[in-house]
Amino acid sequence: MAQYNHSAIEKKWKKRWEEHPINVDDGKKPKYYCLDMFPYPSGSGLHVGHWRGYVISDVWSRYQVLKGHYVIHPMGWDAFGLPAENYAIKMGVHPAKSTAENVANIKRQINEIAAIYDWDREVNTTDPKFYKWTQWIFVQMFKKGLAYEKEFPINWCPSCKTGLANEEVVDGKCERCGTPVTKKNLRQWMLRITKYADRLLNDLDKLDWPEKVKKMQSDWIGKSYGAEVNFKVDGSDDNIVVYTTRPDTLYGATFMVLSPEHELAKKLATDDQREAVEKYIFDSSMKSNVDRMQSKEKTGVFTGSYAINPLNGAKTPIWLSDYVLADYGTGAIMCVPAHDDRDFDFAKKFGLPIVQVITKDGEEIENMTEAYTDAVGTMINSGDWNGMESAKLKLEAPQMIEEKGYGKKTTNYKLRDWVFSRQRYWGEPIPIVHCPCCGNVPVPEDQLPLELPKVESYQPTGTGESPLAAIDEWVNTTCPVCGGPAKRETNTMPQWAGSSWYFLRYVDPHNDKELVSKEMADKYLPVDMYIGGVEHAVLHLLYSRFYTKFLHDIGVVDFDEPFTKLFNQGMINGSDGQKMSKSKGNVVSPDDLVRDYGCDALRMYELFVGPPELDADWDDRGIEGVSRFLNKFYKLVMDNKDKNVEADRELLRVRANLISDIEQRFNAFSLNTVIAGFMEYNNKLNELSKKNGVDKETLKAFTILLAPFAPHIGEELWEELGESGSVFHAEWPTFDESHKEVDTIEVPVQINGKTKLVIELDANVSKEDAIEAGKKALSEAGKLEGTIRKEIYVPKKIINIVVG
Ligand code: ANZ
Ligand code: ZN
Repeated sequence: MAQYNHSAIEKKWKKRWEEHPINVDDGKKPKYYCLDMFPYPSGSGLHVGHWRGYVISDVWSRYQVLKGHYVIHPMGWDAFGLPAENYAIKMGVHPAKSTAENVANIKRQINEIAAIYDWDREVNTTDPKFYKWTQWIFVQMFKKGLAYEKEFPINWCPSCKTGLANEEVVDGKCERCGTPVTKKNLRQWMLRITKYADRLLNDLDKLDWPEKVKKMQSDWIGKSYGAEVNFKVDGSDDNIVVYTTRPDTLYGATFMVLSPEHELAKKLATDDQREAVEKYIFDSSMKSNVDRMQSKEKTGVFTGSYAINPLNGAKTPIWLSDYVLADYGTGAIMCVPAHDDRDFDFAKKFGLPIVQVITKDGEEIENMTEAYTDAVGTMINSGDWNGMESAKLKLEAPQMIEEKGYGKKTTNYKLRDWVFSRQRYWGEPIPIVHCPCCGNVPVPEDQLPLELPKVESYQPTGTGESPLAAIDEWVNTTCPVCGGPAKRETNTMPQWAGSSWYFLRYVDPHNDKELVSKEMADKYLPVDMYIGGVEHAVLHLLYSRFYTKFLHDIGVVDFDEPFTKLFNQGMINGSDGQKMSKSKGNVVSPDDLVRDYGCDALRMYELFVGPPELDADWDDRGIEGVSRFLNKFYKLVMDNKDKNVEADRELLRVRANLISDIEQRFNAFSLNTVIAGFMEYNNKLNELSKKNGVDKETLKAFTILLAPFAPHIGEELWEELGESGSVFHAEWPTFDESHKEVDTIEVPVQINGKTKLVIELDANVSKEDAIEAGKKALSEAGKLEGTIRKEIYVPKKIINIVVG
C-alpha cells in the first residue's frame, strides 16, 4: 500500500497550481475579498508565529473558493517607515536596496505556506507607481482643507530623531525603540480626522467586528457630554473656563487646577508664588502627555489666586498641575475630590478640603478614604440641588447652567487631529511647494508621483528637519502657480499613509489613470474579511476608516466603511510563554517542520494549537498528532477507494454529521475544533473501515472538507478517488438532515425484571427483532436458562424475558 509521501505530493501540486490556478475570475462567480494585514518586510524572516495569521486567512479564502466565490486574496508590503529605515541605517545599506532584498526574501518564505495569493495584485507602498496615489490623496485632502500646517510641541524621540504621533508613544516611550519621549516645537502637517469623529464613532454600529475592537475605537474617539462653566478670578477680570462631565458635583468643587500650559498660568501667580510657579511650568514642559497621565504621584503648585464658584460664590484656590492636559477640554478643571480619584489624590497630597455632595445611602461619610465616583445617589451639601438624584442632575445640569448664564453645555472628543509629518527620509515626500507669494501650493496632479530623491546620507539630521532639507537641487523649485522661486516641503509622510488605503489598490493595481477605477471598485470592494493582529485595533483601522470615508466623500468609492468583517488572530508564544520574536531568542523556524512533516501538517498544526483568536504556546512535538492524522486519513482513502462499498445507514449518519459539524464549526471560525472534528471522524471511519469498508461519497466529502486546511493532500486524494480537476472546484458536500439522527438506542435486557445486560438496537426495530436480539445476547452471555414463559418489549425502553 502506498505511503503518504508529503514531499512528493506537495511538489506535484505546487507545480500543478502554477499551471492551472484554482482561483480565477470567470465574471460569473460572486466575489469574496479576504485580506491579510500586509507586513513590514523586516530583515528577520518568518517564524511559525507569522504563519498563523496567513494560514487562517488562506484556509478561509480556500473555503470561500469552495463555496463558489472568486476570492481576492492579495499580498503586499508596507515598506516605508521607521523599521525599514532603522534597519537600513543599522546595516549600512540604502533603504531602497534593503527593502527590495527583504521583500524578495519574505515573499519566498510566504510562498512556503502555499496560500492562494494573487501575486499579480502585489503592491508595495514604496513603489512610486503606488505612492503616486498616496500623494494624490494628500493633495485632495489639502484642497478640501483637511490637511493643514500647525506649529506646536510634539512628541519627539531623541533616538529616532523624529516626531511621533500620540499613538506611537507607549508608556511615555517611543513605540519603535523604547527611548523616553520628549517635547519639541515643530511645524507639522496635520490631518483633520476630528472632522470625522462623529461618523467614525456612529458607523462602528455597521461593522461585524469584535466588540473589544469597537470599544477601543470608541474609547479612542472618546466622545463625552458635559458643560463648560465660567469661574471668575477673584479680584480680576479674568475668567477661567473649565470643562466638566460632572456638573452635578459643582457644589463639591473645593479647588481648581489649570494645566501648566494654560494661558493664565503665569499671570495668576502671586508675587510670593511666582518662582515656584515658573519652575513648575518649566519642569512639566519636559514631560510627555502619557507620562503626565500615568504618573502615580501627583505634583502641583498653588498660584496664590482664587476663583469664584458661580453657583455658591465660594472662593476656591487655583493650582497648577500636570495631570490636567493642555489640549483636552479647556485645559482647566474644577476639582471635586470627594467624587474624582485624581482630585482626591491631589487633595490628600496637598491638604485641600474634601466636600461630599452625593450620598449613596443618605449618610455623609466622616472621613473619606477614597472618592465615590459613581453618579448614583442623592445630592447633599448642594444648596437648591439637595435631595435630587445625581444621575438625573448630571444630565440636566448642563442645560440649567446654560440657562443661568454660568456657562454652556458641550461635547468633547479625546480624538486629536493627526500629526502627519515625519522628519525622516524613508517615506512619501509631502507634495507641497512653499511659495513666498502664493503660500502653500500642491504639486500639480500631473506631476505626481513626486519621487523621493536618491541621497547619499539618509541618516536623520536631528535638527528637526528631514534629510531632504539638505538637498538643495531638490528643495529649490518653482511655484506651480506663479512660476517664481519656491521651496519644496521636506517632511515625509508617516508609515500609516500607505497602509490607510492599500486595500483599495489591490483590486486595480496597474491602473495609472486612477487610484482605482469605478468599475473595479464596484465589482470587488469593500473587503469582506480582514484578518490581522489586534495591535492594529485603533490606529491603522481608524486611519483606514477615515481615508475610506474621505474617498467616499470625494466620489472615489461608493462605500464608507472599508472592512465589513474583522478577525484578530491571537499570537504564538515561544516555549517560554513569551511572544515569539527574534529579540527574545525563542523563535521556531517553519523550515525544518515543513521538511519533516510537510506544509499541510504545519498548516493544520498552526490552527490546532488553540482557538484562532487566542494566544497559544508553541510546542513542536504537537505536530506529530496532526501528522499521524494525515497519514491515517491517507491510508483510509487508499484502502477503501476501490472497494465499491455501498453506504449503509451508519455511514450515511457519520457522513451527514461530519459535514454538518465541520461546516458549523467553520462558520463559527472555530478552526481548531474543525481539526479536532477531522480527527474524531477519521477514527470513526477507520473503525467502520475494518467492518465493511467506507463508501466513496463519504471519502469524497471528507476530502473536500479537509482541502482548505491541507490543500496538497486534498488534491492528491481527490485525484486518487478518480476525480479529474481540482478539489477546489468540487461542489461543497451536502447531506440529508434526516440522516443525522442517532438511529441506534441502548436497551436494557432483563430476566424476570432484573437487568442482565444492555444491547444496542436500531431505533425503529420491530418487537420481534428486539426480543430476538435480546435473547441472542443473553444466551451468548450464558445467562438464559430455564423455560421462557413470557417475552416483553417496551419500545425503546426494556426487553424482559420471564423464565420459570
Ligand atoms: C469635575 C468632575 C467631578 C469631573 C467628578 C469628574 C468627576 P472625560 O470623561 O474623560 O471627558 N478633565 C476635564 N478636562 C481635563 C483635562 N484637560 N485634563 C485632565 N482632566 C480633565 O473626563 C472629563 C472629566 O475629566 C471632567 O469632569 C474633568 O473632571 C476632567 F466627580 O470635572 B470633571
Ligand atoms: Zn507662487
